[in-house]
Amino acid sequence: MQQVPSLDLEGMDVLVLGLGMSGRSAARFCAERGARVTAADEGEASQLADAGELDDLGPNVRVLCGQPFPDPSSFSLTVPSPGIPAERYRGAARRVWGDIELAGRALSIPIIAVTGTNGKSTTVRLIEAMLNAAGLRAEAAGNVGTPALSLIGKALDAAVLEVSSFQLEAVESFRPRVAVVLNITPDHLDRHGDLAGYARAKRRILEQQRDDDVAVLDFENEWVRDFADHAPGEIIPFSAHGPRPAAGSSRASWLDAGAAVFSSAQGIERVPLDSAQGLPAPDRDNALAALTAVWALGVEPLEAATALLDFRALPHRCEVISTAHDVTWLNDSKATNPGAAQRALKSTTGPIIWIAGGRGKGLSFADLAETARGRVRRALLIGEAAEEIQAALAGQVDCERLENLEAAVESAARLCQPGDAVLLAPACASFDQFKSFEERGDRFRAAVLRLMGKSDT
Ligand code: UMA
Repeated sequence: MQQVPSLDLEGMDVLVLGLGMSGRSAARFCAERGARVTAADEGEASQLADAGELDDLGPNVRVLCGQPFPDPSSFSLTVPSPGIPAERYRGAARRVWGDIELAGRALSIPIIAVTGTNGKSTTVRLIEAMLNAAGLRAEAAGNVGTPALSLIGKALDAAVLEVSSFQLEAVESFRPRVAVVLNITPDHLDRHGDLAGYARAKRRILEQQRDDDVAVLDFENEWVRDFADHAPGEIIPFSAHGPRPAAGSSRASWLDAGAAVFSSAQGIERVPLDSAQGLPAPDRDNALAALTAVWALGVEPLEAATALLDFRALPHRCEVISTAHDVTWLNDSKATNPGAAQRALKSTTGPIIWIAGGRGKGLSFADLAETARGRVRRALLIGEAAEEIQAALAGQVDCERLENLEAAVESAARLCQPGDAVLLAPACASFDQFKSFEERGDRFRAAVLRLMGKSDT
């Protein structure tokens, strides 16, 4: 049993900001523990996703919709949803605990928490599957799409939480037994100011750890490597490109010729990753991170790796839609930032017809253009950022601007030759033309299958 800081909400006046899935779960959780809850959303009640659920929050929750947020200084605790920027409550709020902080206080089982820019959801799903394969009752939640508080009250041996930089802004004593930090590349800079601010938010995942906790860090990434100086517990560095030991650490892991290698004072163990053949290349890195995380918790990597046999890549992440006529159509709609699109381009074989664009996040496309040069036969650009991406690719990659995603798919079908890959990796958010990256990926899949004369079932 893990020692956790106290969670006494009885009689407290709590303000929950935002009534999306995270805010609703937090309001319910606090009310069930005897708090008087005011739950506020600036959107009109009728416009909220799952508005019907507002009626189920119970009599101890006062719901305010369609008006400015109340003043947080009148409440003893403010629980912001991840989508609410910290400037909206910092300064005024007397105490801030986001849903991850509440979950950390309510869970007495070990928590493996995962952050990083790209690959978080796949990694938490892999960890969940690996722990289950080792006979442990574990469940994933958090930014992956199910609020962390949904785990409370379940009979579990371990919790696997995906935590975003937004969620980490609102933690105070959150202390995962194992903190995993994948890559850090530019994203969400509109919210965090600059890359250093974004990295600082991510670093909060390990700052409350103690001697007997473990930080599993991607030592290929310079920002993550620097976190080693701030980790109070053991550090296990991992690297997709051979050994990169950390000073003072006796354990490390890396990829080597199709195997994951685990090095400790006891010796070296090689775990072949043949069973991960079905996974797209970026997921090999995620598999290494996941194996290292469960190893940190005491699970044998060889046993954990059996989970790879049945693991299917998540939708919208380098998802193969079709390989008809020797052309591979790949849906990486989740590549919502330039770093993710770079990873997708690097891991795709064959000359690439690349579909990109959407709503830019104010991030540079220069490194992405460099990666595209020589790999991409033509870039088909859509959405608000098309012009900016075209400018970045100028002189390096042949480009064409298209009206929408369907037009880009039709153009790709005309251009592609046997051996090519058609890759949707937008490098941008979807919100200019779609509700979400999922809707964008679904529309891509439907358009490709229509071309093939198949229906999307
Ligand atoms: N709202 C306001 N005022 C504001 C902003 C929002 O009133 O200034 C209200 C909106 O009207 C809306 C509600 O707040 O009703 C939405 O809250 P939210 O944006 O925090 O969304 P949730 O539905 O609670 O989902 C959140 C995460 N959303 C974000 O981080 C933006 C989900 O991550 C997460 O899965 C969920 O909690 C459960 O933990 C999504 C995400 O996009 C997938 N994450 C980012 C990413 O992965 O890049 C970080």
